[in-house]
Amino acid sequence: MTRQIVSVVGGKDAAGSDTYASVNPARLGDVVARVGMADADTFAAACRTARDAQREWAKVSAPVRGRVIASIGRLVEDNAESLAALVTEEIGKPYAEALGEVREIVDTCDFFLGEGRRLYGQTVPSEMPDKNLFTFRNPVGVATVITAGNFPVAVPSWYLVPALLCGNAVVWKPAEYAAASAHAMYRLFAASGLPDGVLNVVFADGPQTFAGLEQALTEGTVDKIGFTGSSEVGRKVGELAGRHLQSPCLELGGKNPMVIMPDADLDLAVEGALFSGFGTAGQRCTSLGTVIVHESVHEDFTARLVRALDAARVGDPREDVLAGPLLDQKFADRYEEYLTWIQPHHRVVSGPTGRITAGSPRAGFTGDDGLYYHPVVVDGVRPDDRLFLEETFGPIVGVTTFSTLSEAIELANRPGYGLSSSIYTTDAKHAFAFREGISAGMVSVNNSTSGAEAHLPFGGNGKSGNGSRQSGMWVLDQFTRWQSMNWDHSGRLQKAQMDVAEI
Ligand code: UN1
Repeated sequence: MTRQIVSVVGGKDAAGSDTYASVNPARLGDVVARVGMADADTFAAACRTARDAQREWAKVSAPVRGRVIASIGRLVEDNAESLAALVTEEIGKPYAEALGEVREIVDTCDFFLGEGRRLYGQTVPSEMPDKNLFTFRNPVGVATVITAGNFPVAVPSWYLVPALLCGNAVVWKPAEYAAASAHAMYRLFAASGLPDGVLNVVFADGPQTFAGLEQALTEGTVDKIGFTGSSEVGRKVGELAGRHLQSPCLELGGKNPMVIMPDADLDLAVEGALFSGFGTAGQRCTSLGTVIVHESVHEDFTARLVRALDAARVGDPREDVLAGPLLDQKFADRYEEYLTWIQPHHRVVSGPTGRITAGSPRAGFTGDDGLYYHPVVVDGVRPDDRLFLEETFGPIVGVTTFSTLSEAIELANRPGYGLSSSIYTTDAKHAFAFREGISAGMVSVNNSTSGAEAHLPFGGNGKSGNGSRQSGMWVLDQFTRWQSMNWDHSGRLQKAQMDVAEI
């Protein structure tokens, strides 16, 4: 039976003004959920509701908020299989990956439940006698969180969990094509005992969201925006936030390079390229964009990669496959556009490009009526190619060569993103020179570009974001604001800079 879902504001269902059908990308005829889409006014009203709820939530002590986070973690863990199955059904993510994604929520809760008992401030020495200085972390207030659907539950949890732990209320706007997964996650969070209105979920399209957000910013009911999505939309979010003197947390696209040195373990590198280039059908922000391989091992590496790809399975995401379908028709349309451009320009070395149909010529690939695409390796990509410079968000990997490490680093930095990166080498000095030279938030050595762990800083430079970092203790700076306090108990007016005692 098709699910009917709507936004939830202040603990109550909020009817939509329009309906969106979220479909299974592996079987396009299956509607997973009919989603009531809210308008701008509902979005703004949710922010007002959150504002009221936040005042009370902030009075709950941080250790007790930590216990709520612990209970969210347990609920998610107890329902991991059903949530993962829904993610697989709604966005076509292979089940094993979907289960890993759910695990990432639990990891995030594990980290932050303890933070409720830390959330440290500092005591700081003063210039003057009989004066004490302190710092405190205060909640920011209301956070609106706008997330993509490629990680429909884990990435939202990177915002929701720390934001709630820090004493904020949240208005969450998930991607509509992953609405059922988001709604299921919302219900698990709500079942933890969070007071009504502290977490609200609003389903709305882009224009209504922007209009609602602008209204809320004008009314002063939003204090922080978290956004994960494309660099293009991120720029608009940044502009809107900037006009209201806010600095959002932006996690945007990537064109993540993998450098392969002549001393690399090539089989390991192939495994890494396969996973990060074609796993999740290339739809992670950390997916591999271009392999930059030393000219002496180029042929060997490419041949091994193509062989591995031939042996891989693309198909029903409920099975043990390397990749399932693309997330949604709109991503397929955009990806088609790349494929059309690539055909006449490039030497595709891994077989046919384009949609996989039931009558696919390649063994191991099944099409059905889903958004399945042939994985593509394109050799000889030039540094001024679109394919070299732009994020494709599909199962396509470019290959290019280099002769010196500094040339490889220059190539790796060239697209101007800066999220994830990787180098395969057995020489530590190459690894450290790469780390120093690459402008990326994340660097892997002998591991793929994907698969960051939930307690390390996650985020990028350049077109990948505005320098903000999520995860671990670093994200606390997104959801709290430092406040300093000085307490003078000398009984006289001591003037900073002017009454400093000399020795
Ligand atoms: C994303 O695609 O938005 O590092 C996040 C990874 C995952 C998260 C990806 N843990 O690949």
